[in-house]
Amino acid sequence: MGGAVTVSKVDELVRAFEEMAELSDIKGEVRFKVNAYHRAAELVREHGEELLKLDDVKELRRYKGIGEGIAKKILEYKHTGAISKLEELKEEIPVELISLLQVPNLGPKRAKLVYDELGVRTIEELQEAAEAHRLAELYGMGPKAEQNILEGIRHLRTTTGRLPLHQAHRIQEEIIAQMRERLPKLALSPAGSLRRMKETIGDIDILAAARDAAPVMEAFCALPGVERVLLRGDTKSSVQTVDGLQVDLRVVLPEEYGAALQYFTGSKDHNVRVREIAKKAGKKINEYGVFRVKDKRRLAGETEEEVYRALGMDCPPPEMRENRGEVEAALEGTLPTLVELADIRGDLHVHSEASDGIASLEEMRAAAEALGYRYLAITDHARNLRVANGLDRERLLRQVEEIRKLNAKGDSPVTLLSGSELNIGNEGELDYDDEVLSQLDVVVASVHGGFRQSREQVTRRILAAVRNPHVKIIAHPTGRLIGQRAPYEVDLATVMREAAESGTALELNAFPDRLDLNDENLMEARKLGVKVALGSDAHRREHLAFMYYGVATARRGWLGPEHLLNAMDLEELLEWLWRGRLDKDRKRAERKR
Ligand code: DGT
Ligand code: CA
Ligand code: CA
Ligand code: ZN
Repeated sequence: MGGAVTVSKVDELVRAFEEMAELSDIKGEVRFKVNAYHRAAELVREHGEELLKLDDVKELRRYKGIGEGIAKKILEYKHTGAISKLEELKEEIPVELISLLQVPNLGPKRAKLVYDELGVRTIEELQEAAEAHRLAELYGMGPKAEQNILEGIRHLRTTTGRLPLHQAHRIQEEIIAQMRERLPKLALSPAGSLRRMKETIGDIDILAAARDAAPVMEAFCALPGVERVLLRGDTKSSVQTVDGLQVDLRVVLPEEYGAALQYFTGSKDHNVRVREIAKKAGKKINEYGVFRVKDKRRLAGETEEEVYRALGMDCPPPEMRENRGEVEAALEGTLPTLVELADIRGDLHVHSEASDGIASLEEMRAAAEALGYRYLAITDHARNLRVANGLDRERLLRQVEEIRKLNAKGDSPVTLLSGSELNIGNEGELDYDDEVLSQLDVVVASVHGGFRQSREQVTRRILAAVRNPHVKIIAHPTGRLIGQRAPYEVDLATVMREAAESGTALELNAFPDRLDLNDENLMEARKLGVKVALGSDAHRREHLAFMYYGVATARRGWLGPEHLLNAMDLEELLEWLWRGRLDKDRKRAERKR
């Protein structure tokens, strides 16, 4: 890749040696080895540019602190972009343990201790253990160390403020559009967590393919939204946007584009598994391509499909690349077909001006028409939710009538479904009686208060709603708000089992703060055969577009059109909504006896 050494290569090599020091420390390697890696990191930090210009072991060894082993690793990195010893270490040490190392003041020794002795696997668990003073009791630790670790976790939280997906996504779209304006022919793609559509984003990664990187860097660093250029190298630049977000742009050669896209899309855990597959097959994969080990022959690199194919795999959609079984499925050729925005025929959760929305029924319908929908369920808040101007019985019945009239006019391809978003009360009670509910097409129910109640009580409340014959969708089933409110305590497994059995759908609420159920919940729902209903929870016309993030999250949960109510056409949906009401009614009667 040309002769020039870039700043990013030096940074990466420093990090590689630091990681090797930490990981070999955890592994319990002899002290002098650990120290040698630390020293190497320091040396590269200071003299990296010079060191990477050298081409043989002897010259490198002239530097004090560089022995034969380190010299070879520097050269290996220079030529292949990776250090096999580091890859080996990463494979030996559990990823959970590696993730604990992010916590300042913890350190490799103590990370290993809490991992082994307390079974701590996540930063959350580490925090819990520290707050319960279980760390102080460990050998070599005390109240002071415990306090420091808590500080470290707090520091990590405040400095790693992650941005919600939709905010980062909007910024990314803008940057890509502006780059396309300036360099219309440039191949350009999002990478990293944004390409995987993760619910929060640390930084934005963008990849470009070009023979000459200079004009790309030039254009990128001069974009109007750029507040500060953090790093400007030959092939990588990082900027801070006016929103305070970091954006990394890498430029690679066209023949390496697919390999780089694969590498920088991640996730890290996915890539670790893919490297294992390569290794077993006598191949090697890095951001430059796939290579055969025995003769270093290049097997692939230009497209992602070709990269995966060279490893005997299908290409998993980016949203699946979290090492949750997609690698195995890609090897077996059993990757599922994921839902796409174009599969969505309607929205099953929206509000109008009748409760706390701002648009009329006709305005919402027109917006749904613009999205090409076939139906739109009006689910205004119900009687007991006074704060949201919930509809009493009379107002609701008048709305049902109004919807009937609007549909009867037949001047829109969108059929409005009459519905309600019921409030699940403290004892599971709902807002209206059966007589009212039986006049609605879609009855949604959700929890809007009592978030601190016991797991038993919340679960009991939700199960009461699931068992109600008219309720067909439980909305935002865990109540979490991303970055603001943890989910309430609820036995989701039991809710899912009863939902599956009774033909009640659980919602994937697409409102950007919610994304509830989340990706992991959705994988569970899929396994248990629970139907999922997508709802934007729109309170104004523009909100209907949130469906995009709902579909993205559904894809992260491995859902296909067959799992979603919204992929049904109108007739099929109405059938589904009515079917089971009688069945549930019978079951309810049995329970009463
Ligand atoms: P983020 O930014 O925290 O939301 O998450 P990502 O996944 O975008 O992570 P980022 O920006 O640090 O790196 C982008 C991708 O580059 C990541 O998903 C995988 C790849 N990558 C970065 N560093 C490493 C590494 O040390 N090892 C491996 N295997 N892959 C890496
Ligand atoms: Ca990133
Ligand atoms: Ca990045
Ligand atoms: Zn709502």
